[in-house]
Amino acid sequence: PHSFRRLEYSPPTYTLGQVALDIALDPAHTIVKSRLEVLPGPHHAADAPLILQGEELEFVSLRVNGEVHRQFELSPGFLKILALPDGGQKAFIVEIICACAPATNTSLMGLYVSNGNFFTQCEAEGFRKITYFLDRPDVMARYRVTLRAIEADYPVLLSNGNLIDTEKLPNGWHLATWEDPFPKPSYLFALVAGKLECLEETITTSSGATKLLQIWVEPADLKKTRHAMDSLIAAIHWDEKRFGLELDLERFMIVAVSDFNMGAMENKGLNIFNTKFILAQPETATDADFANIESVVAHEYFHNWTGNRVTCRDWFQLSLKEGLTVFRDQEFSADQMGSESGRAVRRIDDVRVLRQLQFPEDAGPMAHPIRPDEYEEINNFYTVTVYEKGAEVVRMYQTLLGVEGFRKGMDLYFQRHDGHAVTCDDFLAAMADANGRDLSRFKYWYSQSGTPKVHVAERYDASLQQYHLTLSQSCTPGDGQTLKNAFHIPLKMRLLTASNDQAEQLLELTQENQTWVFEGLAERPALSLNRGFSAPIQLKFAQSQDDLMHLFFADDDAFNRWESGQTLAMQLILDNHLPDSALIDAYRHILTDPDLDPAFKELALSLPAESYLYEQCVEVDPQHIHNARRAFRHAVASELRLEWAALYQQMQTPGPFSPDAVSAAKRALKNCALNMLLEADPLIWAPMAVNQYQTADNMTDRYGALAALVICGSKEAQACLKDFYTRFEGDTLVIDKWFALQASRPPVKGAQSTLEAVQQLRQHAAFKMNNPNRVRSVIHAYCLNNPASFHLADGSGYVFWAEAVLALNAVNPQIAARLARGLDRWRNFAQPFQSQMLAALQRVATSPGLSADVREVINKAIG
Ligand code: BAL
Ligand code: ZN
Repeated sequence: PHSFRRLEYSPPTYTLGQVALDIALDPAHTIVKSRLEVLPGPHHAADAPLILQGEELEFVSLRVNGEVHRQFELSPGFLKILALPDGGQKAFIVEIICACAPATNTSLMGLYVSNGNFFTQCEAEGFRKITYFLDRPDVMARYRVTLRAIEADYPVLLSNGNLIDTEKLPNGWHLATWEDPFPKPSYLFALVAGKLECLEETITTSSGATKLLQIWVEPADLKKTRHAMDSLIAAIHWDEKRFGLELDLERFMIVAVSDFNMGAMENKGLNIFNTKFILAQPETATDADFANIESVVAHEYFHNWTGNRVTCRDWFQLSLKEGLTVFRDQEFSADQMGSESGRAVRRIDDVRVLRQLQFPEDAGPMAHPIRPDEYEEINNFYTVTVYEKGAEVVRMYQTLLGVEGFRKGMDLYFQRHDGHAVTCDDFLAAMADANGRDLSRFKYWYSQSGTPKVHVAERYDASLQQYHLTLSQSCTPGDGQTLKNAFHIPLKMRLLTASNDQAEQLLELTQENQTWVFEGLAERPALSLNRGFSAPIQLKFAQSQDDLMHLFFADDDAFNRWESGQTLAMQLILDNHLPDSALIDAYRHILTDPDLDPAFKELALSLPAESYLYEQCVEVDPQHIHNARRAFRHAVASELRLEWAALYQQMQTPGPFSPDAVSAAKRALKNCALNMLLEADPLIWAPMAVNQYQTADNMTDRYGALAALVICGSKEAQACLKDFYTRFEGDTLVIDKWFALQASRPPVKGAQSTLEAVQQLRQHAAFKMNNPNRVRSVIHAYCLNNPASFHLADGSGYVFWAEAVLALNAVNPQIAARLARGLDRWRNFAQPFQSQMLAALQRVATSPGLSADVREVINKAIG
């Protein structure tokens, strides 16, 4: 297999000026005519051939400067054009006609059909499935696009930029021509055609300009677009205020599609979204769905500057736009919470995702720096490392430079690089130069993989009233990197004392070992370190139970308050202990504190995820961990049952449904209480859950009750599941929840195994192998998100996994490769799990016809 290497980058031999596309849309046979103005590039040599990428295309014809051109070679993946006029040293025109077959394109890359409408997905390398092209992000061109189609079938024709012409054509066809005033790389191209309607609104931006905003969906979904529109408007105003960045287009469109590999895509002026991240009404979407829509709509909008105006030189730089844009959407979502405690709750949520998903990735066979050095298939590098760890790295600049210093760095970044394709080094240089700071050690966050460990040693000298803090850092070698350089680690810290006289400080750990001495401490303080999770590290700190308990009661940093509770619970679970009375009392104190945010209470009582517990073990026994965690949870549920019952009543939100953050937090805590009551005693509490299920006026409460019944294995669950299906049969996104809930059910004694249930769900009439959301709701939910039901000692879960990977490989390599990641950590498991996992990996590895996507993941896992 071919590997691409970061250090082998060379600038393009040719670049593009104007690009004109004329596309006659037909599901079976779409004809694409392109007219490219080709210019010698920075790396040009006389007589260099023009090599264009193209995949799964039917070649029809080629002209150069208007003449039929016969000097070319077609090979899989490429069209090589030879004997160019003037040796290619002056501008020339290339015209190509080719064809593709959208209706049979199940990869959902390039041009494809979904529910009878046309859509495109070009990032990272999908444009080459539409026409032969210089399909690389450092080639930016100006596009004019004419779309032709039968008007009755495809009344709406959309592409990037501004609509400059529409015409009726003979035989019921029509056309629309779009022109994008901004040069862009091919990965930001998009077209949409079909029977769609839009919600539209005009707004005025900070400079007084009027902008048209549209959200296009299938007609029946129009009523579910309001929240997405509100989110878009909020994001536009937030970016003006926080970063001084204004919408640069007259028109900004979003289109929702139900067959989509990713969450959404930031095509210039024409974002294309998975319906999951657009459509919402209280009756069909949970509070979590509403929050996700707000965050993804903002994310794609923010890409307009961080990604589109300034783009990536090559795909190794992906985190330049993704890490930065995730950081921006995280900050936006935190601000939308409207309170400090709301911000803290968002931060805890973000860190949980990072630790549950990214830490394992960074310790496994697919570990890579946020700026990878090598890949076989770029689609495999849209990872939690590039995105979420990338966002943490951007957050550390802000922690080191301050909010104002970070803004100065952003301003300089745009001043220097607007309209260009640049690198992570350019971003670091802008941050350093704008602030006059030496960030040379910070660069290792880009080049080194692995989660750094920070070891803590503390010593209190009562006679000198001194507190000594020694921090040392290490990072396990891996990913071909043997020796690691010390990282630049910003650690927010505070010494907690009875007199509350110590301020928060920022420590910069830049060496392997550093000691700080704090004076004037009349008593031994409790250390609150890495507050707000200021650095994406693992703290190695044998902090005393007393200090942890003190933090859990009294730390003014909400993140560390939560974290100390997690640590206390984790230590007990890993030692196979139940919660002791001190911890139960602490939980009781938190649950009954009238001044604490309900959202924080809910997080404080959530136990560390199984996947996070795995990371603490030398040898993972998934059944053992599940049972220990479940027993712990049962004890927390039973011992606090009076508190849970009281909270369930107190957290009711009478009156009509309101989506605001305060009401959502109450619903979250109420549903947590319901789950705990059912854990404590399903026979007593199931009727209350059934009542909530039946009387709910919103999906959060209806689904919350259903999930509680299913998870505890209540006998009422089946009837409610049946009712749920009938009630929402016409709503694809809700039916995805119905599938996902059953596939995620942990083992229940005496009940059908989840594997059997999942095998039946795969045979269900509504299961579709070519719809990614449906596949994810059954197969990925089971294999990636339900450890105790998946890791079966007889290996049957892994056999199911291998068969699913192979079946998906033939339909959609990207979705298959994501599933293939499911056994990455096999080496960390105890026997017999480990051998069974390896056998399943080998079965996939030796199967014929593996896509590059799946092959890379499996080969790396086997090692
Ligand atoms: N650029 C791919 C989708 C996203 O990260 O927004
Ligand atoms: Zn993104």
